[in-house]
Amino acid sequence: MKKTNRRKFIKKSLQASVYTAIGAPVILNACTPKKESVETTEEDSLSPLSFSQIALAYPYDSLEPNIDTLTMDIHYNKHHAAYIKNVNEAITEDEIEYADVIDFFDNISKLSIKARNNGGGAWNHNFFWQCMHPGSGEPSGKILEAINGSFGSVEKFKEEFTKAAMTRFGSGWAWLVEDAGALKIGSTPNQDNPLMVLSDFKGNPLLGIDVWEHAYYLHYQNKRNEYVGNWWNVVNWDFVASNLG
Ligand code: MN3
Repeated sequence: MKKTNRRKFIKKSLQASVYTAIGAPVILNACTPKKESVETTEEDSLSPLSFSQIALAYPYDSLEPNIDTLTMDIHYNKHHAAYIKNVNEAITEDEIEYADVIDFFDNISKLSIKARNNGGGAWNHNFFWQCMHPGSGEPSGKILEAINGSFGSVEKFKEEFTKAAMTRFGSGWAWLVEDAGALKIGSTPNQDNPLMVLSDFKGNPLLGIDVWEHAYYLHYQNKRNEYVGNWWNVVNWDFVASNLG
């Protein structure tokens, strides 16, 4: 994919980090980003190479019963916060000077394991929080057309995505991406993602699910299939559609 398109995509998907407060999480009332905050120009800066945790746009308990409150709290405040802290440490320790997140992922194969794992964890979770919202819905409009065009039906798409989530051995992520105008489903191990140059599965992420046990074990224990099945109830399709190029 063209680098300029990827850069534009990243800016859009990370727009929330622009207004992130440092320190305690800020809970916003809005479920969807304000339109004006999505509009960026090439000149805008995202404070490159200083990752920050986006504010959750919904309370910890608002995804119940699909995602339990304690899991959301620990996942956001412990796991994700640690990835943010550790990637910023790695950037300092390794004197990483890439211009922005795109360059960081483009050069990830040259970086330390600490930078790779925590940079992935930092970005992936900022993306993941936005993939969810309270309430339910189904894809519509252009994202529905794209899914139908690539997979035949929403049902078939969900089957294939669920299979990717279920067959990712150990810890990792399953993704819906757009690549060269087509939608694709795949998965990545650990905290790798489809933006990383070394990933076997590449593209612009539209939707992603965390299938690390820390994402579901408190409530679902070993039943990853139930977690994935219920996760569809909280997918934010407006966000998925907004990621389409
Ligand atoms: Mn996680």
